[in-house]
Amino acid sequence: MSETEIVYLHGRRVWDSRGRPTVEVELMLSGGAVGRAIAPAGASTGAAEAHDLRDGGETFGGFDVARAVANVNGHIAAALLGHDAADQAALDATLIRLDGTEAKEKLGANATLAVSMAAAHATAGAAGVPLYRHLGGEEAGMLPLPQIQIFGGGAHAGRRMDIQDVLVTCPGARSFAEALDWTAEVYRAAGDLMQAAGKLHGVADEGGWWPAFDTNEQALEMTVRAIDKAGFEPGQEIALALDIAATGFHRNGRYALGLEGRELDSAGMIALLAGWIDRYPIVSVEDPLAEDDWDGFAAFTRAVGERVQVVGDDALVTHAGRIREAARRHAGNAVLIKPNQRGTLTETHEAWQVAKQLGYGGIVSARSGETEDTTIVHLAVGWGIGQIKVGAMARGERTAKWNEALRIEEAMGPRARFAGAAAIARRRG
Ligand code: 2PG
Ligand code: MG
Repeated sequence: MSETEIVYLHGRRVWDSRGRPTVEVELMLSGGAVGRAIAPAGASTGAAEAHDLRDGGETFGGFDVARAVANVNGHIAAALLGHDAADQAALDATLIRLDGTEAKEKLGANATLAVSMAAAHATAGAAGVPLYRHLGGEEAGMLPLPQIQIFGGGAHAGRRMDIQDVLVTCPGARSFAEALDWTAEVYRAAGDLMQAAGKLHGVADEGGWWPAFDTNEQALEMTVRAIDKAGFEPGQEIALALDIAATGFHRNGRYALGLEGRELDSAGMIALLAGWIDRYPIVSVEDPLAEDDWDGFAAFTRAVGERVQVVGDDALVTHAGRIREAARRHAGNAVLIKPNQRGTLTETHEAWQVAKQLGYGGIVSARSGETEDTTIVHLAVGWGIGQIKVGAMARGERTAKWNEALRIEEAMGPRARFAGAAAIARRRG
């Protein structure tokens, strides 16, 4: 306790990858260890996510975080100074109690999460171990299988295509480093093909190519061509993963594919995606239906859940209770884990524990608004979450995470294990 008492806690406004303000927290412990962390922010958010507290008004488009920063330096600092940072559960319980609302509307989940993560960093520092080791102990040694974005769409690319992420994953790779090596070739090949086709329009929010396709399916075709051009076998070595983010184009109970000028009902959407799964080497589909279309989510899982991973993001929002509800309805077989959807590390960990107990797979995920903060990489390794997605192999806020995982893999040397293909969840028969 004497080394890990919080003696200094400070919040400040810093900037994220969309040029919007966000909350950074720095804290110091009695033994001199310092921890620092920054909250990320989503664009395609689930309705039940913890509250990202913004000031509103004119300044910075209403996205300023002066109130959240003031909460860190006011109420939170007053409650936590003198607190033992090493007792993460008690610290997070204090934050939850101090806020008092289900969605952390009072303090802001951006404020509470930055504090919660900074405390973990400081405690790891005080113990002289990397964060993943602090979180997972000697057991922690598995690098996650990455899902890496090739094309960005939806809310991350001005809705230029309807589906949000076309990603690749490398079930054939033998290490995290090898998965990145392979994906770098695919990313480059995709860029070259886009350039040659006159369809290259820069990069989207998460670094994937900003697409100028005429249909959503062209993004799948182009990704398979890029895998092939890069010299890999589509499906065996490198496969496709999709985040449909269907909540983003769900209007009045219909799925409006703006790019294709047509609308589908839930069954039509399921048939569309099942057809893609038949024709392309897809191993994972996230948010195939909108967050309130639980019946569709369950029907989709019944239809394809033994063949592909079906991931819940917007509907499950890293919430233990919602994950239990999904399991009860047999909706999905994997969950996205995003700390800022809950606002503390303890609740995020609880969501993952519940998912694991229920036989769900997990993918720890960055947000579309990010910074150089690499905490989520340590969560993936420390908690043994078998997969990670942080965007493309471009833009510093993305490469910060990929490069941190490379450092961890190298530091572990021969003890490093790679989650590989086995990490991709499937429904059991
Ligand atoms: C998602 C995330 C990350 P956002 O939908 O999975 O890609 O997007 O952070 O905008 O919610
Ligand atoms: Mg998503």
